Amino acid sequence: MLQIEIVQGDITEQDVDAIVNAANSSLSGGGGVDGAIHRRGGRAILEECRRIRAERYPDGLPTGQAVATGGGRLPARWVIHTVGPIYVRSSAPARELASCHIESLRVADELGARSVAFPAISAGIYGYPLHEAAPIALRTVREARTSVELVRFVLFDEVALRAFTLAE
Ligand code: AR6
Repeated sequence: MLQIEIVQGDITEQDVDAIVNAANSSLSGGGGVDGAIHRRGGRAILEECRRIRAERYPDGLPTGQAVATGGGRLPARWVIHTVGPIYVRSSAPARELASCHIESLRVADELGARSVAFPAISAGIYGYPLHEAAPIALRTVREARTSVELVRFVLFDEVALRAFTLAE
């Protein structure tokens, strides 16, 4: 049975098997949660991202897909990088946001991760309204077929925490 937790906090501090990064398709770092993960996790994560990009995704990781790297200096053993939709540019933002969660859990299953922390993917720089993103994220995880036992949504601020709590 999959357990879902909703907490306020910093995802880089989570002591789980894997944390999910709201990355961009270049996999070369950025702001928001992506910047925080690379800052705290150290250069090894960025170097692995660059290798994956060069070897497997020369045109960039497509929106809605996910890949894993090690966790560097983070407490988590792995980072699962996924690319959320840019809300105003996407023609199917809900489907792409759901895909981020499904694909991240699929990668977690491949790794053998049992506990996974998610941020509010796309709900920052990519502009996805929180009150729309939260129910999609929660429903997709709840309905996923996965061996992951714990999914923790780690929300950075009170506004995001409230949106996820209301959508639960
Ligand atoms: N822990 C948990 N959540 C966080 C943290 C943290 N340390 N820092 C920020 N958030 P965003 P996106 C929240 O913008 O919208 C990057 O430049 C934040 O408050 O990080 O998917 C990438 O490289 C918000 O609720 O991701 C991409 O270019 C949520 O994480 C682009 O931003 C997501 O905000 C991706 O944009």
